[in-house]
Amino acid sequence: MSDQSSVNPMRQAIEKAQASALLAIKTVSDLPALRSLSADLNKKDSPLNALKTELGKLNSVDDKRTMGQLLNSASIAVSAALDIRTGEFEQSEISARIVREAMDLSELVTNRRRGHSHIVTQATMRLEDVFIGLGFQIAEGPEVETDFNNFEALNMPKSHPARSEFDTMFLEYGEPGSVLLRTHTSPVQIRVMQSWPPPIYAIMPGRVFRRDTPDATHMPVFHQIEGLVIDRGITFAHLAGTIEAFTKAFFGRDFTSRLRPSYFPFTEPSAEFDIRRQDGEWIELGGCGMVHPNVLVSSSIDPEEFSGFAFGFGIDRMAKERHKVEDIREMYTNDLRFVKQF
Ligand code: FA5
Repeated sequence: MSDQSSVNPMRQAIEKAQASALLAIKTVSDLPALRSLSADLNKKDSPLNALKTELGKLNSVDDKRTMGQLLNSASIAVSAALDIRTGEFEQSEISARIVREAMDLSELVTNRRRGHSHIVTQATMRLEDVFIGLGFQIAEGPEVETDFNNFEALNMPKSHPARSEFDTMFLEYGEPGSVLLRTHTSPVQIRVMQSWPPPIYAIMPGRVFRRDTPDATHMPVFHQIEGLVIDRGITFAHLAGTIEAFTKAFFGRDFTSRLRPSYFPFTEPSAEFDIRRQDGEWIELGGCGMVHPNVLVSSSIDPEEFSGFAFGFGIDRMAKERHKVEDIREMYTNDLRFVKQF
């Protein structure tokens, strides 16, 4: 039989112990304090745990069960409250850390100017776009070249007088005079013809080197873009048409081009190619011509079956023209006031 005289005080003691544990959990100020409170509440002699030992003193089995259940649910409520409060402290610690460690990147974004490509790089990329649009592929070759690719295979044997027009910088490497800094992009023609079977429609941009004294239109290091077409039935008309299509696509509809007879050992016939500006003035851009049969033979292409044309012009001079830069040297002084304009 239930003994209310011992059950009632025990019920009150359980409710009091639960209420005081919950209040302590609610009012604790930080995580370390909560952890030590949690340790206290789990001790054997904590008010709730101490009451568990009191259970044995009850006489009725029913009372033991009822009080046991009450004690159990009080323990569950206390440990749930501990978990919730721990979660709250951890969350607010994370939020505080986010605020504490946040970096203000807005200054970086608003106060730093983004850089941009140099005008010669811009011109090269535009040239590539225009020629890709005309169906050409891009090829590249090394800046350090052999005498064979730079001269000999281009129909300029050792004694050829045209070699003196290229003031060449040789490297002290291998046989004297056999390795050099390429003086033009034409040796890439040889590399392309030796590695791709025709038909070939390729452009080859790159840096070239000559012992030229810097002046308003010359630099010792400058850039060229080479073009090469090898196919069956290619004529001079294809060359002129390509140059004209390129001129209009790159400079604009009101520009036009003309070819003047000239001489290059690697093309026959050869021409100098000029463009006419809006003000009517003609500007020389580069050289071109039909690929010389000797050049085809040195690259193992049969001149009876294939013919082709090639052209090569100075990218720096084109950029100078397009942006109306007075002196080509200005493009390489790295003066930000100049660079930022383009
Ligand atoms: C050549 O270099 C030939 N390889 C071009 C060629 C290719 C002809 C294929 C036929 C077939 P040239 O030496 O003229 O040619 O140079 C070509 C262009 O490079 C010149 O018209 C000029 O625009 C540019 N150039 C030459 N020297 C300099 C320099 N020192 N500084 C800046 N640009 C230069």
